[in-house]
Amino acid sequence: MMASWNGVIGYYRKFLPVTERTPVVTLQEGNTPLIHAKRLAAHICPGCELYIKVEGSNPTGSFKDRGMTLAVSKSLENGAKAIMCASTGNTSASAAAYGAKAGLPVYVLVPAGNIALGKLAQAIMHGAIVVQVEGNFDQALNIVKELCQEYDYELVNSINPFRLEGQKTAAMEVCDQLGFAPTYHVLPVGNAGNITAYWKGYQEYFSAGQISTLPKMMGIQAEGAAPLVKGMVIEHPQTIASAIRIGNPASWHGALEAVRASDGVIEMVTDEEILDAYRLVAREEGIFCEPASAASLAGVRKLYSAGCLTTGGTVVCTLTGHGLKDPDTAIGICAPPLRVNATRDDVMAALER
Ligand code: AN7
Repeated sequence: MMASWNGVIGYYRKFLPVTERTPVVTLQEGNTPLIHAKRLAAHICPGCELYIKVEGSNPTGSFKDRGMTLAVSKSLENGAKAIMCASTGNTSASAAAYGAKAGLPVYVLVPAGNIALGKLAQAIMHGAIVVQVEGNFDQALNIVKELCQEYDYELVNSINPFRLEGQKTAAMEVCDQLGFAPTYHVLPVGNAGNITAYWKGYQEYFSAGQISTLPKMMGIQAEGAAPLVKGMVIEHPQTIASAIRIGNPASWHGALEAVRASDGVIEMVTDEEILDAYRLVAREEGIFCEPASAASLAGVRKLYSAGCLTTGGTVVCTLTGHGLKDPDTAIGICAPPLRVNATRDDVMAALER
C-alpha cells in the first residue's frame, strides 16, 4: 500500500461519488494505523481483542480529512467560490488545510473560548478566516447553514453528504487491515456524522462481498453532551472533551439508525472516565489522542463492565484526533516535571524522588 498511497479517493474510488472530471484535492489522508492494543485491553476489556484505529495520524491530525478530501474536491468541481463550516475545532483545521490546497477561501465559525489551542493554530495558520462566536457549536452551525443558503459558499460540515462518503472509507480500511469486520466498532459521537458514515461503509463493503458479517455500532457521548442517550436536545452542552460538546447533532437520525440496525448501543461516559481512558491509552499503548477520542475507550470499559461485550470478540475503537491538538488538557492533568539545578547530583535526586 505504502509506495502508491495517494489518499482515500485514490484507493476507494469505486465506492465514492467521483468521476474523471473531479479535481482530486488530497493531502494523502487515510491508510492510518490499526494497532492491536493488548496492554490496554488487559485494563479495560480482558479477553477481548482490542484494536485502535489511529485517526490522529491523518494529515491534519483527525478523521475529518477523509471527509474533507471529498467535500473540497466536489466543491471545486461544482464551482464553489468558498467553503464554510462551523466547528468545535477539527473540522475547521481540516477545512482550512484542504481549502488552502484547493486555493479556495475558507470561512470558519468556532465557539469562542471552547476550541483546543492546536486546532485554532491550524485554522489560522492555513489562512482561514476564523470567527469566534459568543455561543456554542449548535448556534454557529445554524448561522453557517443560513449563510450558505444565501451566498455561494459550499457548506463542508457533515451535513454535506460528501463528507460522510469520504469518512466511510475508515470502516473499509479497518476491514482491509483486519481481513474481516470486527464484532464491535466503538466511536465517540458529537455531531454524529462519523458513526453514520462508518455504518454506511460497513454496509457497502458487506454488499460488495468484501466482508461476511457486520459489526455492532457502539456510539459514545460525553455525559454533559449526550442528546442521543437522553433523547432530547441539550441546550447548554458541557464536557472537557470540547470536540464533542454538541447538543443537537446534525446526523441524529443516522446515528440512531446505525445503532438500531446493527443491534449496537448508544452510551455516555463522564468527563472523569474520559480523562482516565485518555491517560491510560497514552501510558499503556504509546498513543496520544485528544480527550473526545478517549470517550470511545471509556465507553469500551463501561460496556465491558456492564457485560455488553462478549469475550473473544474483536473490538475496534476509533481514536478520532491527535493528542497534540489539545496540550492544555494533557498538561492540566499531569504533574509538572521537576526543575532542578544543572548538576549531576540534583538531577539524580530528582530521578530518585
Ligand atoms: C476528535 O470539528 O464536530 O460525531 O466541528 O473532533 O462525526 O461529529 C468534531 C467532532 C469525535 C465527533 N472526535 O464526530 C468539529 C466536530 C473528535 C472530533 C468527534 C469530533 P462526529
